[in-house]
Amino acid sequence: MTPERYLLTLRLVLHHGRELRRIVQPLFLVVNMAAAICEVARASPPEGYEFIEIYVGYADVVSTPRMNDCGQVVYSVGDYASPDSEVFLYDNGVISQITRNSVPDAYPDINDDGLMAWMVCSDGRLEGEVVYLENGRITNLGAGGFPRINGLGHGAWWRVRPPQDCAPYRTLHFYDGDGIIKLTRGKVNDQGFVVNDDDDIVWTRRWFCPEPWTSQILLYRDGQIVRLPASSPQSQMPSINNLGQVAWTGDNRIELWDGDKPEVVTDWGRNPYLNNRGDMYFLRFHDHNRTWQGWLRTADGRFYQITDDPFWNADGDINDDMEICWNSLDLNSRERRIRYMRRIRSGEADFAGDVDLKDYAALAGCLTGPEWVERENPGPQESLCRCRFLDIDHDGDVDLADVALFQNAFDPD
Ligand SMILES: [Ca+2]
Ligand SMILES: [Ca+2]
Ligand SMILES: [Ca+2]
Ligand SMILES: [Ca+2]
Repeated sequence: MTPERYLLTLRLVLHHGRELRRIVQPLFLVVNMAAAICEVARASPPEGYEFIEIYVGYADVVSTPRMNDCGQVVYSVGDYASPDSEVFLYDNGVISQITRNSVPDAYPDINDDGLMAWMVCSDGRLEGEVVYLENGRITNLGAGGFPRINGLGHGAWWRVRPPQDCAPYRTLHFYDGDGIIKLTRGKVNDQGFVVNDDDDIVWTRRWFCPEPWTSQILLYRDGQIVRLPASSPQSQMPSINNLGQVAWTGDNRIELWDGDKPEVVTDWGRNPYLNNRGDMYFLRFHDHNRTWQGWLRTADGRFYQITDDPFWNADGDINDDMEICWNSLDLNSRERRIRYMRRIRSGEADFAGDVDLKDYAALAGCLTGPEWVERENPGPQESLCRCRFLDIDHDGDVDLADVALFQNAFDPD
């Protein structure tokens, strides 16, 4: 059997396997429906998505994974106080170790150009030096912790002052590409920064001293800091996208703000992460088994439970193709995992619901290599980026074996 024939056969098997699941799954749901009145729906991804695992191991700490629109995922493994904490990059099936040294490297972020930022911690503190890695070169941006970056390579991070009264103070520092601006000062406790491509920054300001503690959601936009109309005095974990939408958590509610009155999108959820289309990854506590599960709310208001037992699930990230990566703990094996909900590679490049001449044009472009990547993709040169969707056999290239699989799925009508 030639490799092409083999892949074609494999493809057919996979295809029919999926068909079978499609038939079986709805039956399964119907059967369960009666019993499910007080049960929670079982996890199932939206059609066209599947789950893989990027990291499986027993590390004490694995950072919240961050991802870009090329499907690249960065994360650190190891405690921030431990020198063997290192940064890793997942890209289309390949994991690269980015750091290998005797200092703690932790909490990386990545943008669509493949620029990475993380913190090199010092003295076991949640602050150290912020470093950027771009085109193989490391730049030190000075003191700070938990950097988040945007598509322009601008970044937001905190500086920490030692505890006074009852809490440490943390101030917001913003790197605008030229220099670092101190945006907040004094006895404030600012944290959880997210910055969009318009240099809007959202974060939580907390007061730990009062009992119970209180917090606000703040937005920096056009040189002004404004307080957003969060309804709970304990609102936190804001996320902002390039539409200017901001989502946050308070009293187990998720509110979505679009410049006006916030809309409660669910009264049973926490820690929302928005993509630039308005889709949201968030967490829900499931009382019946005392676990946190990952959910997706699409921009048009559909909800999907995407994780289930025996996983305890935590924060993550979502890209504009609605692919999601997140942290997870297997409660049976005690393994930590980074799981990834990705697009099933059906031959589609544009996800318009068919494999037609438009997808064929993209395939032809991807086959020619860097030219198409440059024209259609702002992504890093070493990454297949959006061409990954046409690497149908997941082997890191778009070649004749992928073309054979594509032809099998091609349906110009
Ligand atoms: Ca290290
Ligand atoms: Ca298509
Ligand atoms: Ca391939
Ligand atoms: Ca190949």
